This record gives sequence, C-alpha cells and structure tokens, in this order.
Amino acid sequence: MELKAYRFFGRRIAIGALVILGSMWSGCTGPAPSITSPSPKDSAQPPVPGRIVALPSFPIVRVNEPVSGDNQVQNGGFETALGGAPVAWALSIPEGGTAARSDEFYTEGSHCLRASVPADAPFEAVEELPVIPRKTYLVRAMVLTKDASGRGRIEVRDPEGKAEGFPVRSEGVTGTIDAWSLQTLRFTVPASAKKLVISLAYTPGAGANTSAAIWFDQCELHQLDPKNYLAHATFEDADATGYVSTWWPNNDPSIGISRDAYEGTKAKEIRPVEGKDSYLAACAADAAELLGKTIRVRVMVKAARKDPSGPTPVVMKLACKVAAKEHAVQTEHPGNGQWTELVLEDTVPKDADPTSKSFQLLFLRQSNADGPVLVDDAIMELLPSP
Ligand SMILES: [Ca+2]
Ligand SMILES: [Ca+2]
Repeated sequence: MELKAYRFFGRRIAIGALVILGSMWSGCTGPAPSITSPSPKDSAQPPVPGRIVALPSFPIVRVNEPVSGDNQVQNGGFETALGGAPVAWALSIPEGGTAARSDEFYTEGSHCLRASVPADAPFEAVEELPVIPRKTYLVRAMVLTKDASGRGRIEVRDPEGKAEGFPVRSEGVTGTIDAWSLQTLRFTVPASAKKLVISLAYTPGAGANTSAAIWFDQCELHQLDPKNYLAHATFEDADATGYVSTWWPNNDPSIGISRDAYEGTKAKEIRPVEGKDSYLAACAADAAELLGKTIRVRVMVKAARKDPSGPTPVVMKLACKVAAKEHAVQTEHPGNGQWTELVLEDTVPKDADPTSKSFQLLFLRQSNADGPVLVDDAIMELLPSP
C-alpha cells in the first residue's frame, strides 16, 4: 500500500517544526518528490468527476472591489513540497488521517493540497503571515470536498486569539461537490495585530459519521486599498499651524500639530481653550457617494482623563443633517492616555445633506481631558454590501 508512505503524517505534527522546515525550503522549485504521487486507490476511484481537473482559469473574485497588492501567501498553490509536505505550511492532521501535496486535481500549476480525515476529525493547514495593523485584506482559496459532513473553508485568526472580531471564517463547502469553489474572506486587521494565521481548514459537522476528503489550491492574501473619504488624514503634510487642507477646517487657537504621532511624525492636536470647549472637525470628500450606504470610521485617538472616575475626555461624533434635523452616532475614548482606535459604523440616510456644512466627523474635547487630545490616521470607508 502506497499509503504507508504517508504513515508519519498519521498524527498531529508539531506546527513549529514544519514552519521551520518550510522556511528552510522556501525558494525550491524543483520537481515533485515521488512520494507525493497519488495512491493507486485514489487513482482508481476519483472522488469527483475528472472534468474538474481542467478548470482553465481562476474565477472572478466575488468581492465588489479590485484586488490590489501582491499575493503574500508562500506556496499557496502547493507546487513546492518536501517529503510530500507542502513547504511554508504547518499541517495539523488527525489520527488516521492523511495530508500531502497531490497532483490529483488542481486549479493552477500542477498540484494542490489533499487531506483525508476520519469521521468527526478536524484538519487544518496554517501559514502565519505578517500584516499591517488596521489595513484591509482579502484572502481567497479554491476548495473541493468529497463525502464531507463538515465544511472545507478558510479561517483567519490572530496567533494569540485575543483580537476582537476574530477568528473570521468563510462560508465553506460541504458534501461532494463537482467543481472547485472559490472561498473568499475580506477582513480588517485589528490595531493590536502584526501577524495573522491563515488556516485552510476542515471543520467536522454535527454528527459526522463519514470520512471525508478535502482539496485546496490557489490560496492568496492580498492587501486591499479601499477609498478613504477623509483626505490628508495622516496629517504628515500639515504646516506649523496644524493646517492640512480645507477638509480639516482650522479653528485656531485650539488646533495645532503634535510630534507625538500614531503614524509618521505628525498628529492633530486639540488644545484646551480657556472658557470654552474645543473641537476638531473633518469633512468627507465626495460625501454624496456615501448616501444610503453603510460606512465605517476608524481613527486613532490619544487622550487622558483628569478625573479617573469622571466622564470621557473626548467624544468622536459622525453627524449629518436630514431636513434640518441632526442624524448622528458617537463613541467615547476611554481616557487611558494611550493611542486607541475609535470606531463608528453608520448607514448614512439617503436624503442626508452631503455638503461639508452638514456632513462632518467631530472630535469634541471635554472638560475632563487632561492636556491636549491627539488624533491621527483617520479612515472613513464604505463597507462592502453583504
Ligand atoms: Ca496549484
Ligand atoms: Ca501622522
């Protein structure tokens, strides 16, 4: 039985060891080691009709924006392997299961990753990748399943498992399907994360009682560059008075520029003004494009409280006018003296006034603020429709 060649995969493999193995081997593009040939059993009983082998091209991504930036996944096409194990990937294989590079089916090159699992057993292949905090990414992969009661899918998580909103999972595929399925996930990296784990996973279904086979190919990670409706919002081009552009109107003397920055070397500074509240306002560029759409605003803000038990030192508010009435959402800074990401989501009313007089993002420095309030790296973006 050629399956014996895979016997050493028959238990969970230490993930760290394979990551090291992968990095040692990266760059190798030599011919396939013979160990990765499909077993006679698999060749005799193809799990899905042969026509899927010949998929000529990668299907169009079902995400309403172009993919930009280079693919960052190493060996995402599973063309390179060492002893049957795809380099750069760490495999977690259940007892009684197998996983290896395979030339049985593929959507690109001449190989894919094939795993078979016994009933109720999970499988995953993971790659840990550096990412830029707060940037938006798209991960995608081609997935095929046979006799699956669970799901073959993509999962993205942070290595420590602490980031809010993670893990995220694609819908996945199940059963026996006769064509490759494109799985995609769009996500924004948390401000606290510098690395993420991309997992090509099989998650067993409830009451799973059959063994399943899963194939993966063409896993890619791309950084996206969605439009930012706040212009000049890193403040790196601010002059000495803090002026950057008409999109950030100055109301001296409360607005200045600080060298204490989250990004680059400059941030906006909201100074205390004796006898009145001080604030910073931003107007959205092309706000008419946002009417009726769901938007998300993310801004790094640093502020401290005078009175630890008192109210917030700064309120971030997104406001517009609908027939002279205010429509607004707002959030507060915890006042911990740290750069903290403040996030607002809102569906902009269809009949809102999009002019800069009405449609504004405001940072309202409160009387409980200890010293200046700092603002940097502001992003206002459309959320893709579901
Ligand atoms: Ca491939
Ligand atoms: Ca900056």
